[in-house]
Amino acid sequence: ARPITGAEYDVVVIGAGFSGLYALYRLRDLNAKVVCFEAGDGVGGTWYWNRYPGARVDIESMQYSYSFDEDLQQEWRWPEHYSPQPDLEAYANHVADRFDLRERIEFSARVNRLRFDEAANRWHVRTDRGDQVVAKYVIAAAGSLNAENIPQFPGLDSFQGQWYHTANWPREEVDFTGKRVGLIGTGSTGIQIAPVVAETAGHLHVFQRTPNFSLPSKNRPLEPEYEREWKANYTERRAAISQDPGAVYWANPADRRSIFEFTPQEREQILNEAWASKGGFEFVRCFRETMVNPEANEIVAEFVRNKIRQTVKDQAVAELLCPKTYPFGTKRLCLDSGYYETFNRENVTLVDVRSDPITEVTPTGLKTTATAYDLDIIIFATGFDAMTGAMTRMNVTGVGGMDLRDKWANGPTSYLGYFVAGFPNLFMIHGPGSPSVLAQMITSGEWQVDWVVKFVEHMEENGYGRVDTTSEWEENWSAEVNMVADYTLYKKADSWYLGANIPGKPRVFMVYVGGFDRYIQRCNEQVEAGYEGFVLSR
Ligand code: NA7
Repeated sequence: ARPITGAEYDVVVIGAGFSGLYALYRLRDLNAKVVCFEAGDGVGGTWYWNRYPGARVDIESMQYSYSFDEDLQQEWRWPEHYSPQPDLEAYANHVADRFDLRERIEFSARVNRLRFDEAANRWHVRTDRGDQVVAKYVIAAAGSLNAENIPQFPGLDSFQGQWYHTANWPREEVDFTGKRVGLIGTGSTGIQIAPVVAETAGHLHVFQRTPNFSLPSKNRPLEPEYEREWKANYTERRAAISQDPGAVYWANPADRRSIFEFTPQEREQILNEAWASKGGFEFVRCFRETMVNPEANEIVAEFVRNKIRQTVKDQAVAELLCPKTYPFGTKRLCLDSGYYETFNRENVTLVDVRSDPITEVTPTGLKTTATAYDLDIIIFATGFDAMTGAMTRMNVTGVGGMDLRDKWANGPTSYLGYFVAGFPNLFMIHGPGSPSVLAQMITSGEWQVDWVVKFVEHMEENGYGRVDTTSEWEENWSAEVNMVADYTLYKKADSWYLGANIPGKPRVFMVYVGGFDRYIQRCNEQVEAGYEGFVLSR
């Protein structure tokens, strides 16, 4: 396709992932002139890029799906409880076709410049394809986890084998048969890819810096009865989701049991039942204090460590796989399909790079302080410059030419996760300061898009040319984001929620953990209070 130059739009949407697609759908009601720039050559965002073997969502697909169209949710069939990447990508494509969204999307066009013209109240948007357009509003649905983190090990250019970051995985199948594979990183991604690679690789070395807590997914084909039950109850279940802090429907109603009311044997029994159940993250809800009380958390953590010890035969390896330096659940919990069992295979070796760090990549593999490893393939499952990377890599300048990177030099600020003071008419979806990754992202994305579209409608109906917020309101919101995080144990881990995975990134808690339900309430309250915190002008 040819680059677009000189066109004027009402709205530019950045990203054709699940939120961007829904924004295109909703903006049609406004009769707005809209274009969406998407870096990939297809739709799906996260589920377009992360096509590594074993990639799978860890929220059940019956709920990790759109709620906006009753026919869609009734007709679509998910083959498995937790969909693998190809099914999610197929779903995104189906939605794009079904609702004729594709005609407004410009593919293979990565936004690389966003400049606000304050005299005209317009954004000037450029892409790496050569597009140059102007728009009144920008909706940045560019993703919370899309800016890859590739650690700068010296020598990577010299490596003679193949290397991949999991979020930029090729479409063609990568053949591991008989190969010596090095996997760096043991977050959700590393934990998903390791068992699949181990099946065919000659040898797999897993380079672990920090072990993670992982729960068994018990993934399985979706039972017809289960599907029928969901479809018969979609309306009320979707309603329950919007009342839930994690934007999730739980099979078991919230259990407000205190762990301290039970004997150690009773606790063990409750935790064992949850572990054996097919509830995924329901395990976290066994007791009310797990995420807020260190003593309660440690009981649950030790239970999980014991499961690791029971699963992994070599006890020295098991101990290395047991997280001991941070509370359970304060780094993103993982759901796996046979991760710990993988370490019982002859062709899998765990390497502790905390005690013996990777120093360089060599032409034939990589070196740690103590050892050299010969490798044919290196997989970087090393995560993302989360929450802010998508925005800071776009070269955004606002009022007075202020660069967003300078504005966020000491950590990201936002008002309600949507607005940054000095960057008018720019709405972020799943931005820093929103519940983002701690609420089920399709539902919370739909809700945020609805809110933004209503906001734009309000502006248009009242003839406003510009909306901004103030530093004061950003500070208020940051204080609230921090206050709710302080109530939990989340800050006790070096997690990407805190920016701790990126060298030099300021340590600021970037996710609103007050709950999706509470977030909805807070956003609505600000609007009902006469658009408090917003500076609207003509
Ligand atoms: P994560 O969860 O950020 O995991 C990245 C992993 O890579 C993690 O184990 C890191 O160790 C490790 N890592 C990062 N840099 C290095 C270096 N330099 N050396 C060794 N190891 C390193 O990313 P994922 O892709 O797994 O998951 C992202 C989210 O997607 C996930 O949370 C879900 O929400 C879905 P660390 O823990 O930082 O010591």
